[in-house]
Amino acid sequence: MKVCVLGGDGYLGWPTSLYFSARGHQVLIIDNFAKRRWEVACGVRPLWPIPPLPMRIKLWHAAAPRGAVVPIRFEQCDLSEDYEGLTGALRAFRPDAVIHYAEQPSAPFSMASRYNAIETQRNNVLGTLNLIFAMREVCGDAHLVKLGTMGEYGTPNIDIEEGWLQVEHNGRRDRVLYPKRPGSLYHLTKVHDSANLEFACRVWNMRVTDLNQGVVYGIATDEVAAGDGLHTSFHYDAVFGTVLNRFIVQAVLGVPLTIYGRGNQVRGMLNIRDTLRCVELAMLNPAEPGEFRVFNQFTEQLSVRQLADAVAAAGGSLGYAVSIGHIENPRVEAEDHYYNAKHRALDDLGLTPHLLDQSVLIGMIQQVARDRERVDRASIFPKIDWRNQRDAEEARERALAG
Ligand code: USQ
Repeated sequence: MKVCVLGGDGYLGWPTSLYFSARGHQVLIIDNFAKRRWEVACGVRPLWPIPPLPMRIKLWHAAAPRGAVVPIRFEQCDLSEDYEGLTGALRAFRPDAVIHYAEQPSAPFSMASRYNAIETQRNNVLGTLNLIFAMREVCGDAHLVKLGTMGEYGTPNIDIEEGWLQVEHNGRRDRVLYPKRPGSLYHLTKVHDSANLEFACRVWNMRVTDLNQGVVYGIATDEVAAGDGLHTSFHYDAVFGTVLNRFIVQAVLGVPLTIYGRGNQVRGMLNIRDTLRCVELAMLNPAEPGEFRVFNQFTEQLSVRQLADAVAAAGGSLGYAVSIGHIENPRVEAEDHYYNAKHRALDDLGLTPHLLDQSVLIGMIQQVARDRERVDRASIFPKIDWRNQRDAEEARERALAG
């Protein structure tokens, strides 16, 4: 198939692009490198430096045995600003599927300041709106696979369904979009995207799969392990690092694991390998024209405390003295709550999960430990507080300076 990966330079977009290239699909990456600029603005960096995208692509082609992969193409384009560039790239490539990762992915980033909140909403919501119009204009039958988030739902006191809820009200029944109560202005952008996409399916006959993904962890995929320089962008800092990736680095450094608050917050989790397989399953089994389909994309529910205990056990087995810390929660979120989220659809399509076990954690710890001197300790402790935003102008100046 012809697959366009939007945000193909990122933590998930890059390994997804390699995964499809290795499986005989033609891949066009579109990226504007905004994530690299946001990292500089926040003063953080991934654990391993990431080569420029054209170089990563060359390294991939060189690492693969001749003819074993389909060459990856690349266009630089900002979805939210450059509609002509976007339509031009899609028109030339004529994709069967568009995988949309090209969003500002961090909840803390979005909560740092008014400027960051607006930047996140502008980039994510307007980028997706432009994409809707561009796909209608040039590839109306292509299937859009959009990365949403489990955080769209928040932590309701009822079971979480896959996108839709059957409601009976005053004796009448209807199927409505599941009510959303997200926990950050970043997560809220995905809610807005979902509403816009459902509208586009209903009114313009688009075909969309919204993947409400949980918290991803991991570094290893078969393709990034195929050669030097193919690694993905691994964050452990308090802005872009996700919880388990952060705990792994903290365990290696001997820093007490930074549980925010009591640690009873439950989240859907998944291995990065399963992200790639889920996206593939969605792509190979497309939504029908006019269908807005929602899959909850995670493999197991775990509390933050359970994650910390699992990391402590894995670290302990390797001789690290891992201690668990509880720090004041910088976020506004429920710390003791009901959580039962359905995730049937991807299993039904054939997902075989890679569950979180000690061997996965030990492998991550060993990989990080080899480069522990690269870690910037100053970026580990959270500085962004949900209750207090930094002065907007100061944040803007920092961003522009980056
Ligand atoms: N947490 C800690 N200690 C830490 C970091 C996080 O206790 O050092 C807690 C948070 O308070 C939260 C949970 O761990 O309760 C998850 O936090 P996270 O930073 O790993 O994940 P989140 O901010 O929700 O965002 C991440 C990705 C985002 C994706 C989302 C999926 O950055 O792009 O959409 O996971 S989900 O969480 O299901 O919405």
